Amino acid sequence: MIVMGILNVTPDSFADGGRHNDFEAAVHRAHEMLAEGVDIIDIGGESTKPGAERVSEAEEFGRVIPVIKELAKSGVRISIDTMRASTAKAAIEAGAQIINDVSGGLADPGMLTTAAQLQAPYIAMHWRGHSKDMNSLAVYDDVVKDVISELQERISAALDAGITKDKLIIDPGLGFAKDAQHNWDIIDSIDQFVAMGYPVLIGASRKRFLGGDNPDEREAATIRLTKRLSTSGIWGVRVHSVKSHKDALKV
Ligand code: PMM
Repeated sequence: MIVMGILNVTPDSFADGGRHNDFEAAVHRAHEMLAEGVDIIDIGGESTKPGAERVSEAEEFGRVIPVIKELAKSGVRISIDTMRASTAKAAIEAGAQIINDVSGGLADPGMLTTAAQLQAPYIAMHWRGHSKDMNSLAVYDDVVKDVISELQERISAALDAGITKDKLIIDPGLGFAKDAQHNWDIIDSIDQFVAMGYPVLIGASRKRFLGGDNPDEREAATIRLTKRLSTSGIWGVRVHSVKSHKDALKV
């Protein structure tokens, strides 16, 4: 199972509190993750914290592109966490290999065709709307069935746009338009997501449904959840603490 390390280059990220909000700090943290054995570094310049406002394209570029250019020199695999086709394209040209789109192609009508043209692996996450609105969108008849069927629609759209099946990775989007019980229901039915036939990525790290007020205090729960998911056939986890996840998986 791969460990994707989170590198949020944002002043308002919900889990790392924006501690890596400048170039030097981001590069430093990335090198730490490399030393800890990270498989992929996921670089994002736009917070998706519930309630967060969007950042401009120029702001997003300025945050992520210099960091990607610098880290590409180390040869590490990089994913770009963006909803914008233009940012995805610039990031791939700067040395990233994978596009991680939390909107599954819904936020930017140009994203899926851009990903297809770039021939880059594409992570399609389940999403219902921008952070500002997402709490009100957490309404489901049956969360597992609904998320699977909405993900199926995104898979069809991606394939129609020319992304090949071997390039697609799916993610149920824990915490995105989902309350705590929705997240646990998805985790309890993770085998149904694995059965969809695509690699499954899970991003639970330090999210609110794990309890407590302070994200740092959710680390033990995050590791325990990764251990639980490690026998489910998922492809990878997107986490803040690479070293402890690598250790937990080795054990
Ligand atoms: N979660 C966040 C951001 N990007 N990408 C994927 N594929 N899956 C996720 O669950 C996900 C993501 C928000 O979390 P953060 O602010 O801690 O990075």
